[in-house]
Amino acid sequence: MSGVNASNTELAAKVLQGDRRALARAITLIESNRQQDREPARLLLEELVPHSGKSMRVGISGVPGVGKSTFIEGLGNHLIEKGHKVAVLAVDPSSAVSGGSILGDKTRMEKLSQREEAFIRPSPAGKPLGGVARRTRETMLAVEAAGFDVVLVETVGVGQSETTVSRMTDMFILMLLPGGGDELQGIKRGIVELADLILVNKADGALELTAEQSVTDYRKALGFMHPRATNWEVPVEACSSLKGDQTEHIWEIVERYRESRKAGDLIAKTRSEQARAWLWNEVRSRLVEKLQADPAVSARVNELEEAVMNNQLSPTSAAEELMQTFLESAAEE
Ligand SMILES: Nc1nc2c(ncn2[C@@H]2O[C@H](COP(=O)(O)OP(=O)(O)OP(=O)(O)O)[C@@H](O)[C@H]2O)c(=O)[nH]1
Ligand SMILES: [Mg+2]
Repeated sequence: MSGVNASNTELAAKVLQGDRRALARAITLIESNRQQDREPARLLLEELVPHSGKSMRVGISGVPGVGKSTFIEGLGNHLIEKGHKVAVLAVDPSSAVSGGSILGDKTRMEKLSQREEAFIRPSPAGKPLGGVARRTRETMLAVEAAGFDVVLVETVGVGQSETTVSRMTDMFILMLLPGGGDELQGIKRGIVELADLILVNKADGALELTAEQSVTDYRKALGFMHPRATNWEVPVEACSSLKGDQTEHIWEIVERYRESRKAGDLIAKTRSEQARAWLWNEVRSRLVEKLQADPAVSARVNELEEAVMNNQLSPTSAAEELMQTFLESAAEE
């Protein structure tokens, strides 16, 4: 295996120097589904992790078409002008179904995608949310090791993916459309509660006044909700990603948020908790993977599933039997 280690170390060194092609190769390795890539990917990450963590991690969510990519294009270019290096990642659980990816075409980020100081990576395709999230999290560590100091994670606001992204970022921005009213545009209350900043986008042209009204409504509604973070009142702002005239103001809010986390080292604390949760996620998914691959379990699983489906056996008893079968079989190995 020494060959693997040597080439890994070489690749890691290049990533640490900020070599974009090496970074792309590293991420391809991280995202790979091939069994033989798993160990090299793990070793590579081990080399990169000590150099990760030096970025501001911002999640950006909202319904399809709200303007996330347009916003990121504007913000990203603005940040580069200010001297930052910006990585854009995506978590798109729907790509497994549609085959595409929210960031697949890069057309909404035309300028940004051409910048040396930007790195745009679409969502890994064809995996369930758990798999996508794991790769994105690891990719985030790789881009940080390569020197990107702002990581923007775009996710489409359709359900679980927001929670996932909020668990890998320091700040979570929710983008809404003007005129949502009380129902918050069908976005679940729980998702609004994840937000550290709410932007009502498309506040331009005919929608400008509606957007202002929505801002007032959301501010009122938020008054009754519990903010996610301590010492932080969730701002609600109108903006037009197309015009981009609020970009500086919005970034100031992000910096103010970061500032508000300094006392008590809250970002570091949250990250530690996120890492701990991640560890247990990994353990859970590996245990299930091992269990499902176990031949003794495979021999019994159909019969037990059927018994549960026909109400002949409770799921609890069936799970108990599967666990027993698994543990006995594992002990014999
Ligand atoms: N008028 C107006 N249109 C906007 C604004 N922001 C985005 N759009 C338009 O809205 C459409 C969708 O924008 P995107 O940035 O692709 O939206 P998105 O949220 O990334 O969409 P998905 O990635 O598909 O979830 C495009 O036609 C944009 O030009 C805005 O501030 N004002
Ligand atoms: Mg998009």
